[in-house]
Amino acid sequence: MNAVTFPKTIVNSSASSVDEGPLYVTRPDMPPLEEFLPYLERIWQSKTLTNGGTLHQELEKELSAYLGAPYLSLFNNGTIALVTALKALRISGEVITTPFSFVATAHSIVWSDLTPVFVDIDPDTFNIDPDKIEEAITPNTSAIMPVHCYGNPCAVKAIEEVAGKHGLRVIYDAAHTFGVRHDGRSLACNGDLSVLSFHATKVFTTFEGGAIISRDAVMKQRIDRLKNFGIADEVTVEMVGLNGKMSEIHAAFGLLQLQRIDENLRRRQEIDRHYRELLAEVKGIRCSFGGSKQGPNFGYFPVVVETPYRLSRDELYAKLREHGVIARRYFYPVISNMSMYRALPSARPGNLPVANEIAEKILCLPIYPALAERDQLRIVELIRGFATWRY
Ligand code: T4K
Repeated sequence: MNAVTFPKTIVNSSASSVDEGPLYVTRPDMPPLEEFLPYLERIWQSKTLTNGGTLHQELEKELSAYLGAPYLSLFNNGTIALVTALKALRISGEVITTPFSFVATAHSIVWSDLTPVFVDIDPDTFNIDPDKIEEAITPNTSAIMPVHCYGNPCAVKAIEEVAGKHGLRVIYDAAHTFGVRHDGRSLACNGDLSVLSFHATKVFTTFEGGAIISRDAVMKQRIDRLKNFGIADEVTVEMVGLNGKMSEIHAAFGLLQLQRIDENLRRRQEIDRHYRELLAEVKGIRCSFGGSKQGPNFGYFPVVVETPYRLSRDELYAKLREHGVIARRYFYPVISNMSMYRALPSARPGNLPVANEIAEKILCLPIYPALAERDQLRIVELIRGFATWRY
């Protein structure tokens, strides 16, 4: 590629970014440290560090109320929660899932000695295409694990219908859905089970963490035991569980985060709206759907980079990086192209044309509550500037 000349505004603004450090795809919302200290004092006084202490109990209760999900079990991360969900429902054989997700989705299936069967995604929602699920069902299929990618709701009704018809369980990987509302309730209340992630990169975080939302008290108790080695009481271990417990310090951070979540969602919404307005005129940069129409969480800002934009997605990604903007290609490569999945019959690119195409074009731009307006403007200015480059 020949040398290029940047418009002056881009050169100037990029210089300021280098001084101030990179702009990442996301940053966790950090409450003032002083507000965390009283929680630490409580932990020091109680000397209860984990195993369902009072902070854990408080967070579970508050999250249940916030999400309208009475049967919620906290976890140490979303991946262990996914594995536990598969175990809790005694899933066997094959699990239908999407290739367009973070790798933990398929890994949780394989860690459970199950086989993932990939089904292509819908070109508008980037979620599993409900019309293609039925043809992937075999006598060995026992569950569907769809992902509400970027917090955008899956076709929950259609999925429920096909699952009901074939007697399949549905476990939603709801890692991206904290705070998303759909059909008058939390999106994470769908399926037999829904699994949330509270990782540092998520809209609501406990440093590391996650949760499973169940439909009834019996299932919640089973899950609570599974995440604590299967222990029922001091002398009874009733199943092969693992250690999925959230510690008190993680729960404390969650309690603090929860106090700020509504303000954070509001700020994310502003950033989302601003991007859409500012990028509307840039040809070949397609802002994808706005998430749930009834209550998105603006956790990600994915754009599809396509003709007539002058740069390929990878060129744009690299150019932004040069200017200190660390956008991310979530989810490239698709899981089905990874070495450990490639040999599966369902992983053939020909079986998954939409997922493969979107993965080549997708780019997630920075979005987080503390993203300053001038930084957002600079990101857009860079994208606009690259579009008018002369080679
Ligand atoms: N299912 C789905 C659909 C998921 O997206 C995920 C996780 C899971 C399941 C599994 O849930 P967990 O077991 O993680 O609870 C990140 C996260 O590690 C991962 O949790 C997340 N999905 C995935 C989408 O993104 P990376 O490899 O992109 O993370 P990393 O370290 O590059 O972070 C991205 C940016 O975030 C950094 O450039 C800066 C910022 N960041 C990150 C961390 C870790 C911070 O500012 N502070 C931090 O502490 O995977």
